[in-house]
Amino acid sequence: MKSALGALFGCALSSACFATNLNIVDYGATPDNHRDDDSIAINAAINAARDGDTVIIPEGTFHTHEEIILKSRVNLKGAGYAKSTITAVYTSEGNDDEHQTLIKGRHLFSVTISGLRLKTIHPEGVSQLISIIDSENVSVNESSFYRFIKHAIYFNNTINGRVADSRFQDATITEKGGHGYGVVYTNGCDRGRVDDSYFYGPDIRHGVVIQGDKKTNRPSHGITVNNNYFKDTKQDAIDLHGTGEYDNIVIDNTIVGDPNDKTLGRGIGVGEDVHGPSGSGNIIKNNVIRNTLYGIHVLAGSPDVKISGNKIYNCDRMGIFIENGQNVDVRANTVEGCKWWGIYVENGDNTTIASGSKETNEVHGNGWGSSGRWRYPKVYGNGGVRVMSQNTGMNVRNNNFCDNESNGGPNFQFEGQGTVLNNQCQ
Ligand SMILES: [Ca+2]
Repeated sequence: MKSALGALFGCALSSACFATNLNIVDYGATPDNHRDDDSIAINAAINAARDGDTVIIPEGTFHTHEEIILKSRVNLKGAGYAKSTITAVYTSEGNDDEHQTLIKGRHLFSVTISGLRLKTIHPEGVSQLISIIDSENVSVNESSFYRFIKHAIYFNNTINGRVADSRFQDATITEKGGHGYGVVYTNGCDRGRVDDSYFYGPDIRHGVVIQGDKKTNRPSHGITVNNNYFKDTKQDAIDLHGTGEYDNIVIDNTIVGDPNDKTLGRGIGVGEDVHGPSGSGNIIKNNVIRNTLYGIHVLAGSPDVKISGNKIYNCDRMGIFIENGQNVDVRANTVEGCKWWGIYVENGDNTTIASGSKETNEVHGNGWGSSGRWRYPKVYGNGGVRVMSQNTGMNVRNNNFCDNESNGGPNFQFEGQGTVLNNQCQ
């Protein structure tokens, strides 16, 4: 099965020169026949492959009774996410450590998985469809993911874990924390990207989670989440989980909730009360968020968040809610049609709400929802922008805050200490 062409033509001694394809059917896999265990053939092909080789999963559905174990510098390639399916026939529920994933790898270097539909035939699913631990340069492209308990793709302590052009749906458990996440970076992941992918709820709790590990205290950082589409996730579509994660970039994503769903999730969350603050330097930029509970929610004292150029429409409560942050920078965002408040700063010393290089914050048409009685036994009313009295060092200038009083609430209510200057309708 190995091509001898490389040797014949006297290639330089690079692994790519000798790279070849190994078809799992040649190792005994049978498409669309669930009675045998195709993991035997897939693992045999991976074991036979050499550096730079690609194991081919042809069209059809292949059924696995055991986990697939990845190897460094050996790729896994299907014919497309609608054509080549690998499905586990087992569930992880009540099963042993060797049946918690569909595909896994540890200490990997340079592996690409592409063109596959990964799922389980069992309605309870497996914990993780792909688990990558202690690895570097692992990419997942043009693949789709169905039926997973905890995470579709799990990166742990991995450098440059990437996901692109992929689809996620149908997590089997979404009501418990730690379950139903699309892509997870944890325990010191360094760099990595999620690009151009789709996350379809409502059976997804979080689309992308960036976090640390509470035991090792190693937050993930340098992750970019770019140009993805999230629909109707149960909780934050993109979640900086509140375990110190820092210097991550969330940019150009579209997040859409279902306005008829009473369990709306948030758009983007930074920090979490039950975990703690995110680290510094996270950037939330140029995302479009519609019909979520909050648009962007900063919690737990998370510092130095840059929120710019986002467009947030018709959220159920607040567009930008700084419940507990420090030195948050809010520039050139548009917030329209949120029922309670456009921007609300509860605890956020040294928050800046100001113009960017070209545009300012445009906050209009918010506050038209029903009574502003929420969380506290005090009526706050609804409106455009509110900064509460406990905040110091505020810098609010050059914004446009007009037309936010449709429910009798204020356009702009500033009670904190700091500079308020040159805003329209302040
Ligand atoms: Ca088979």
